Amino acid sequence: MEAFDVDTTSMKNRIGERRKDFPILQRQMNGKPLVFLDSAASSQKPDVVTSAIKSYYDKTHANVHRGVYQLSQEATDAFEKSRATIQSFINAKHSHEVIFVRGCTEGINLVASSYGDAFIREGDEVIITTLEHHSNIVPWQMVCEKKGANLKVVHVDEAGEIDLDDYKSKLSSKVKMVAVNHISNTLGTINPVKQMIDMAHELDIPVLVDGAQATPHMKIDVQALDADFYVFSGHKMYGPTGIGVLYGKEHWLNKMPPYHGGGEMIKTVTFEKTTYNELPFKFEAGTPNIADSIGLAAAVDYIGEIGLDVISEHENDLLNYGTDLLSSIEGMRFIGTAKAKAGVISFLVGDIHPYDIGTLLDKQGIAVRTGHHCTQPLMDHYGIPGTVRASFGLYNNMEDLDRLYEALTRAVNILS
Ligand code: 7TS
Repeated sequence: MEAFDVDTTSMKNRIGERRKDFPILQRQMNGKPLVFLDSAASSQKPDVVTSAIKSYYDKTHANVHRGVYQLSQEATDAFEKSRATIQSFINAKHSHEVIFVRGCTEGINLVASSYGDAFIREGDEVIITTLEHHSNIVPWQMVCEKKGANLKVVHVDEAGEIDLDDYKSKLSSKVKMVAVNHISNTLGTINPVKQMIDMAHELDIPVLVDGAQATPHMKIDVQALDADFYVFSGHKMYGPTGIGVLYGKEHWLNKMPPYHGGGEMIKTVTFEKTTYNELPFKFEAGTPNIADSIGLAAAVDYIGEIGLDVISEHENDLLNYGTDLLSSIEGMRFIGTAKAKAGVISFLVGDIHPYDIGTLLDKQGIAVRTGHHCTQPLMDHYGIPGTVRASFGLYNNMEDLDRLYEALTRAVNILS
């Protein structure tokens, strides 16, 4: 085939070739080729990401925003270029609305603490949903406890879809924040966040979207969503650990007090009074994670080169194929059957404990997550201790799901 015939190659084949970008996928586990089905916990890294980090340390490293010398200027330029890459990835209006944090958890804590200090008072309310990860529950509980405010939880139905009537009934002038995930890590439900944001904005209530599971799978446009805050983690989207992003609308971030005090975030310091730096530095105290911001930008470029539309179509094919395949196993119970779902299959088989299934799958080289997936209240909603969860990344293929099916069939035979 001539090079220019490449358009005739199917989408699936094109994405299939990307598997070789991930060296870890060559590993064997318990003597079997690794089938990695735990990308919702953390995705694997393509070599362009690890080599961008190494190249930065080998050639460009110095501290940022402080040196007059050339190397420090180069490091600062590289760090700020990463911010611009993220800005365009999520279509933020300003680059200073992109705050680098350690990850989604830190981003939510920052908003809960800083926004909470400024805007949440006794008797106020914060709305979350039953579907939230502990990271989007506990920080709000903490601020509510501190301020004497109340946490309101929107119900989900049996399929794992948010009850919008219940949401509507909970919105009132007492509500000072709505915090909701874009995609559920445990069920894969894609939540109607645009609709929820519009409903909250009718009452001038700001909305924080926990996008931890969304950024690897779908195109995010924070302006089109009109999200007030949007948080995500680099390590779930083929980037490094220890780096994530808090997007916040300028007018909110300007009204919020700093979260951490220290270097970078100040304009002037005397023992009597400190004045704070402008955005985004007001929220980036101390030496930032320069290397991993560069790694994250490399991951964004990598995803962009493939195309999030191609990735999400591929993962949707995997979801449909995997769901069909697994449904033929006797005693299979899917947890989370929403109409709009991302690449997550959570399940139980008969009364077998998820941990036992996970252990026997591991013996056959299959990595899945078992347990409550940091969503204990959601497990309580279903009255179950946990699930087995297979979650997909762009490197998974149908063969991985065939391997899961075969290994699961064997495990179930042994355990039942
Ligand atoms: N929010 C959601 C929806 C998540 O899925 C996770 C991590 C977080 C927040 C926290 O992200 P972090 O990067 O700050 O830790 N979810 C999972 C998971 O499903 N399995 O392990 C971690």
